[in-house]
Amino acid sequence: MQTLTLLSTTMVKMASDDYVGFTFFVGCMAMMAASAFFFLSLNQFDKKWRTSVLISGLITFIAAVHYFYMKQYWVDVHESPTFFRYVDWVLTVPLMCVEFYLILKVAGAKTDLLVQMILLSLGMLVTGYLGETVFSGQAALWGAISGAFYFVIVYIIWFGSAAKLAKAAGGNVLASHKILCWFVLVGWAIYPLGYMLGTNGWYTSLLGSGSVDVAYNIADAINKIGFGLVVYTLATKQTT
Ligand SMILES: *C/C=C(C)/C=C/C=C(C)/C=C/C1=C(C)CCCC1(C)C
Repeated sequence: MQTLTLLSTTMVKMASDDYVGFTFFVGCMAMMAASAFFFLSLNQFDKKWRTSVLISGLITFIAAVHYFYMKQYWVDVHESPTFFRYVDWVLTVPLMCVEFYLILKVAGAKTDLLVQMILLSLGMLVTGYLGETVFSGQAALWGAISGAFYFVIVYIIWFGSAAKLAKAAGGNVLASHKILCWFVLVGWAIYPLGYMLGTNGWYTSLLGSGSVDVAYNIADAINKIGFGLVVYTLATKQTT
């Protein structure tokens, strides 16, 4: 009886029209399912491709744990879990850079490329975080700085040193690299859009305000699971 009262006072009811909450729950479940899928598939690949698929699983697993916290935060507090969001990204986006590096290693990718991409992605995320929190009065400025880091990453993988390595590798590696490039160009572009919906700046009169969380949750599902599946498919093709 006592536990029952305790439950009834601490449990918060999900509103049936809480679409943001819905995307948090579905996102959490999808990330967990994807992690199980990647981890359980590991044995079927040649040794040198296992690390890549393992990292796909780590990316969705880290996200699953953060979504577990974020959905609860949303249910209890009904505010964007910005802090958890960025902790998640600070861990998973560098791991995505590792995926690019590992794939291009067959063509001789050096750790310089990896370090460069990780630093750029951290620059992008730290400035984005500052724009959403500490300096939200200048969100447009911080968003633009973050966007500059983002464009350098896009440049490196589409036209810069990473693109050259992919061309040298050719075949399945080149094809997969191209698909990952599209993920970064189109899938990652959803994030700045979400940022503009959730902050105030010159764009607010054009876009209006919207749910930054719905945008981020959809983007995460596309990018983390989709990215992982591209790597999974490449590993399958390269396993003889
Ligand atoms: C799994 C999480 C991923 C792939 C997160 C990616 C996040 C971004 C590409 C965020 C980019 C941003 C900008 C380009 C400008 C505005 C601020 C950010 C951080 C939302």
